[in-house]
Amino acid sequence: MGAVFRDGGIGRRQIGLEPVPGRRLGSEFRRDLGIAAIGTLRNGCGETYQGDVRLLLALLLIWLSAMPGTAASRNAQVRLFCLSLKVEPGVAREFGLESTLTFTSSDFASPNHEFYPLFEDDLTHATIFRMESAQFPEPLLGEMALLAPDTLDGNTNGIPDLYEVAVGVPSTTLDGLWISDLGRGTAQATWHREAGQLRGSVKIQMTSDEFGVLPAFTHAFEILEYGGTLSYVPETNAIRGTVDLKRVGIDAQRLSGPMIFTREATNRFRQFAIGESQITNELGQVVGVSLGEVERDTDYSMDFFGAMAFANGDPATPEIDYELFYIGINDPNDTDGDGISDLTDDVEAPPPPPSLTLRLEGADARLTLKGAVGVTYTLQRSGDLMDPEAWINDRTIRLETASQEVTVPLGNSEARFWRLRWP
Ligand SMILES: [Ca+2]
Ligand SMILES: [Ca+2]
Ligand SMILES: [Ca+2]
Repeated sequence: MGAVFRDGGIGRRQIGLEPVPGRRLGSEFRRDLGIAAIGTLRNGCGETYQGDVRLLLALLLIWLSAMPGTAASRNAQVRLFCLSLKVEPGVAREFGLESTLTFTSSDFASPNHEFYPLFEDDLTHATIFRMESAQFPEPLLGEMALLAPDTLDGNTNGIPDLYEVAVGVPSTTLDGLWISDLGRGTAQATWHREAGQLRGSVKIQMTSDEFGVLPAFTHAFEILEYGGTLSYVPETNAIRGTVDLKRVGIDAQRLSGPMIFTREATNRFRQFAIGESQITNELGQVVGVSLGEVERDTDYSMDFFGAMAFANGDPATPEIDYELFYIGINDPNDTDGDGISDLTDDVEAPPPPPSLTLRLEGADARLTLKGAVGVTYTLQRSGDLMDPEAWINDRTIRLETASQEVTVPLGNSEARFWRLRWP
């Protein structure tokens, strides 16, 4: 049964995207580091000037980002809601006999307790079960599919309350099915979870076509929700953001690291894909991001909503499990006020870094400035590279042509440095 979802089945088609290989552009790299692009450093041009004064000229070129504000990082809010449910072993007692019912989506050597999503209207979650009882000569193994109450949305935010810690699930009984080598039958599951609690209870009552009603098992179940921030710098191409998420209800459980967002070319303001990246949990274990798709959808109260998959949502177990999540993003940033979030808005491409070259001519230095026509640069000078406060504005230069030369008198200074700021 697990193969339905695991191997490119319903769940993955739901997301519908191939992984996008992570990309890291040079400009992103620089911005991530929080430094301006350092251009060519040319120095050591020793010259004798005015008799016996040794003049060391050095030229330092610094490109600062094109437009104030665009390179600053933004914070958005992110929430993740796992579509798998963790249902712990349950116990049934009848006539003084105790039975246990354990679930896994893989094997029972170390059961992961996962009910994984099926995306069917009448059956939402499935698992493999093992029932042990003093009455059975050996454990009964089978498969079970249940309908969990994933359509309840009491707070009308579009997110199923089942997966939302803040919102409770009133006691709800729904039907299911089970099958094993020894028989088959129906199941009734009664779900309940208080608002603000990540744990709830589910009572499972199986009925066998052959043996009638079996003892009822009571289980605790957990939902996995994460909330936190996405920090990003607006970018025309793929945005490489950083998430820092805490599990709702258990702050010590964290997910943090890079996530990559690529705008959909034909719907770039409203839709983007999530590409492959590697984030880590609180133990430093890698939780690989596999793929995802997110869009603006008025059915949801969050700005962007979609689904994403981890390569292995619970790295503590070797098998792929707990991998599929809903993802919601609220991005309050809209620098140009056009109603399009900075996360998906166009970014004016910055002009390429200018260059500055130097030659000496008599008592003057000739600086050749190559840059973008129409852009105004600020030429600064300093006599001491060690002192970051020593830079003063020499002049501003608006380029009328792609290359322009300016003459600066050297005076009698022993050393002088120039740099260019932009704009
Ligand atoms: Ca809801
Ligand atoms: Ca796992
Ligand atoms: Ca905007």
